[in-house]
Amino acid sequence: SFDTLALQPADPLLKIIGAFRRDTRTEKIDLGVGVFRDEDGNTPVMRAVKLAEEKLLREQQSKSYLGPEGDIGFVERLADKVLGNAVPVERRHGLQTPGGTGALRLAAELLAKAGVRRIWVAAPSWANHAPVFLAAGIEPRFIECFSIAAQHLDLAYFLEELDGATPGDAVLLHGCCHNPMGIDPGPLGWQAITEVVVRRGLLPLVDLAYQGLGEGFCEDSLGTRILLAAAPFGLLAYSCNKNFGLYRERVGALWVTAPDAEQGAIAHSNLLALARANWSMPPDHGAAVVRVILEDAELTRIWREELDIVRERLAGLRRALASEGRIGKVDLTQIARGKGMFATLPLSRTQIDWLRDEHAIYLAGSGRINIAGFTLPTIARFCDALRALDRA
Ligand code: PLP
Ligand code: TYF
Repeated sequence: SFDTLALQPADPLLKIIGAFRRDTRTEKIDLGVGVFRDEDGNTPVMRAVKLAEEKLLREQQSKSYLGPEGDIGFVERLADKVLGNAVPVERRHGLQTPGGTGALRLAAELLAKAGVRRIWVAAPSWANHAPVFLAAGIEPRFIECFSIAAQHLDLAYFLEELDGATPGDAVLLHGCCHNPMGIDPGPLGWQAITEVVVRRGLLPLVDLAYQGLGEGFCEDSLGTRILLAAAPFGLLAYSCNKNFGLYRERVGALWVTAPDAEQGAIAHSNLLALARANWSMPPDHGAAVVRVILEDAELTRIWREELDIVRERLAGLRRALASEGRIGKVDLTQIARGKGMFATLPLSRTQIDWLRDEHAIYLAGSGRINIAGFTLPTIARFCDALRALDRA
């Protein structure tokens, strides 16, 4: 029977979706779950995606099984785009996964199977990281190196702690657009991380879920390239759900990088076996859409233009927030230096509840805000609410 089970809490981020929907106040602002929104508050299907879907509808001849690796054309074309020639083809072995989350879970299971026990993570991190690793039997070890009050990453402290890791331990790195801090290490930081990873014999797992939302599509995988080019073994968990706006289609991929083709093939065969035991094979549609876009120069051009608009909107909103200066304890000026969809503000649970109850402003319980949830007019209203909070 199931009578030994305890009731589990709902996902705190996904719960905000329902609470926001139920709120009848017209002036409500949703800064909760991390999806892109345009100036009208919509999360539209990209034009390149619609065009690729039309092509698939016309031309797809079969929906027969593909196998645990999924759409290998998708996997290979994406790897060429993401890694370029930083990691030679014979050093990388990939497969399609159900989203970036599926990629992280499979990576965690491979680590567990290989006898890895711990993964080092800069804190705070995405709320789903710890549950995914714990479910696979990997213990997350958090390094408290981000300061929310100062909007700052203490990289020296992160490196110092990492230097104390046991050789063979894994380390998780956000490839770009850190969730929830929006603060990345920068090229020199990535070089310093790579130096410690290689010297200590650690196994890097890069989580790249926002490529193209930070500085640019190529720029955003620079750190990943530096690290995976230098480390003998590594893992890259990739999500296409933000940069192609495919969210519910669950598009992702996982690559293992190895020093040579033979060791790579062994690790890859283990990933295929784990995938078979989990989901047999990944859902096709979203990955087929990405493949069709990447195979076609014109569709790729349209997609890159749309992605540029996403990135520029985020950067513009960051600048607009920063121009509001400091409001009480909240220093908004740092937000202009951040990248991607998120920032985390130094607000207490009481203050976050107050913003929701008094001003219909919804943010994550951690103080995280989804920058894309703003529009220029709502930034002004949000700052008025922060000033009222400061007086309250
Ligand atoms: N990694 C990070 C840091 C994320 O924020 C997300 C969230 O969406 C994911 C991975 C996984 O995304 P998905 O499973 O939707 O591809
Ligand atoms: O952090 C976020 O908001 C996004 C979306 O279980 C998300 O990454 C949130 C929670 C979750 C899955 C995706």
